[in-house]
Amino acid sequence: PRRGQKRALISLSNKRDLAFLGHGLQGLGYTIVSTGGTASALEEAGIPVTKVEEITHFPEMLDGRVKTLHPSIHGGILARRDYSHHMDALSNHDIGTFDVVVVNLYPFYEKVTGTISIAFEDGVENIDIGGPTLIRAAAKNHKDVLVVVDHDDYPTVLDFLKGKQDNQEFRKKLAWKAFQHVASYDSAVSEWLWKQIEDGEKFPPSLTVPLSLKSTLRYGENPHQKAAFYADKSISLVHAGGIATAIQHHGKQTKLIFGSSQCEMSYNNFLDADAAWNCVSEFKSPTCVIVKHTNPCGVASRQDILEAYRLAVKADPVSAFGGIVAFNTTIDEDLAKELREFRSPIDGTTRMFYEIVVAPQYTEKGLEILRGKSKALRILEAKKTGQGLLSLRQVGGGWLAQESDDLTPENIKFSIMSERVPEDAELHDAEFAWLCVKHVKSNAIVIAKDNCMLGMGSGQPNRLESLRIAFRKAGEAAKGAALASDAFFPFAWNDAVEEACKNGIGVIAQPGGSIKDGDAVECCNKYGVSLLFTNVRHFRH
Ligand code: 93A
Repeated sequence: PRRGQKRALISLSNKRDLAFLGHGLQGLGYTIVSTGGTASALEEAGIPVTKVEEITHFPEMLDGRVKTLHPSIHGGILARRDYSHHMDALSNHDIGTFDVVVVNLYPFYEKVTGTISIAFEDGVENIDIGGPTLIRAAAKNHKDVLVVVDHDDYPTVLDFLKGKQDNQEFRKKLAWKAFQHVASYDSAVSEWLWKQIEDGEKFPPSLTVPLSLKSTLRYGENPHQKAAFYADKSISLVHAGGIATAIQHHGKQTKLIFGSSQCEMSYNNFLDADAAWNCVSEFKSPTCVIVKHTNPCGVASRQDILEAYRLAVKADPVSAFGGIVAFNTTIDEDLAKELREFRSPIDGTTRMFYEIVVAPQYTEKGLEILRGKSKALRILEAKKTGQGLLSLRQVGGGWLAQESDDLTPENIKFSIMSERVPEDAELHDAEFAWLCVKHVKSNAIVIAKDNCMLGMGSGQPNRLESLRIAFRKAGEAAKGAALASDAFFPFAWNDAVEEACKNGIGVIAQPGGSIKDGDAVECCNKYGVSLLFTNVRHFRH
């Protein structure tokens, strides 16, 4: 190879925009070196190309497992241009340098997450070895070698090469992106392999979470905290739906590091939308859930979704203002109009204001009307969050992992503990309250009747206080309603159970399991209240 000859190595599984890149590099005077398939594609596009074999003097071996793994390739990438002994070694072995390395990897991720399941052998064959090696080598020597792993970067890279000025920061950015790319590729491989081990434990799972930075957020929980949003590319999440994968139809725009996206949600928006969406998704009949600060403050199910919406607002109009509204039904013209027009029950004149609307679907007209409600309204179209997912939370210096709380109403069997047997309608109210309470932060109390949440108390350090808040919100409507508690009552007499009975509750649903369970039963019997044990707890810390 001639000294001073500019050379680019291109090896791509995904050949998108290859001709654009090839023509660009050719025009800039680069000699292009490529692996088999990439070389053929370049030739077809009329771009002159040197095959890797012509440089290695070795055929591609072992069905392509060994193509570029050769000193003539890696020497040309890794040699330090500022070390004369490196450059001497290259010329002694007649090895030329590479200035640009463009690689994308075998589509391992796409293959193992595709809708058609593939054999174990095929999965293994799709693990790219030579590609990551090229990428890592080029990224290590980024000072002199440009490494490109994303076709979106081709135009920027060509512009950079056209320019006279070097820019080490640009090279570093590409190197960072390259290592991130390879790291997330390897995480996907390890996650997949873990699942293939038949005698392996199902829990704990392999935890090398492949995160890719999706956008910077305006700020975190508070304006003085910087924040960002990362997409989790874990194999188990591909078909999982959930709020992180929602389509945003309307809202504010923010900038990205590379390329642009439509992410305009704030940090708190993500948390609240997640809570609202997960809650509403659990209901079978048409339901509206309104969330404020991650807690549902209004929940109502009705065949007429407009009525469900109005009831959800009325449950707590003060909290609902500025909240997140979620539906499990399509938002059509009528519902959109109601969302736009409905006035706060507090003064009857102020139009309700929301941060976010989430639904599984919108009609075109529905979307158009909502877009007109306010510039800032974030309109999300989401797919139901999958089951059996891992939930992760950070503590100082570590992470906690647990399975998500996937228990559905079908998994719950009420045991009747009291002398009084609840009527069917009361049982139904208890089920509704029980479903709501799962989504309220502990200590959680929900009072509900006729498919409508009447009051809730959340996040108090004692259950009695949560109960008092719930009763205060429910008011007179609490009479004959159902009360659900996310965990057992530690005391009954002169405490939460007796207070609920005195307030005229009709039925209480709680997990049971306290040493004072007997007191709770006696107390309910004294007041003629039905008591149900669920034998399941729904703590949410
Ligand atoms: O089989 S490999 O692990 N061994 C290699 O030496 C090698 N070199 C490049 N895979 C290798 N590649 C990969 O081939 C690249 O990462 C790229 O995805 C693909 C391009 O092959 P082709 O040009 O034949 O389509």
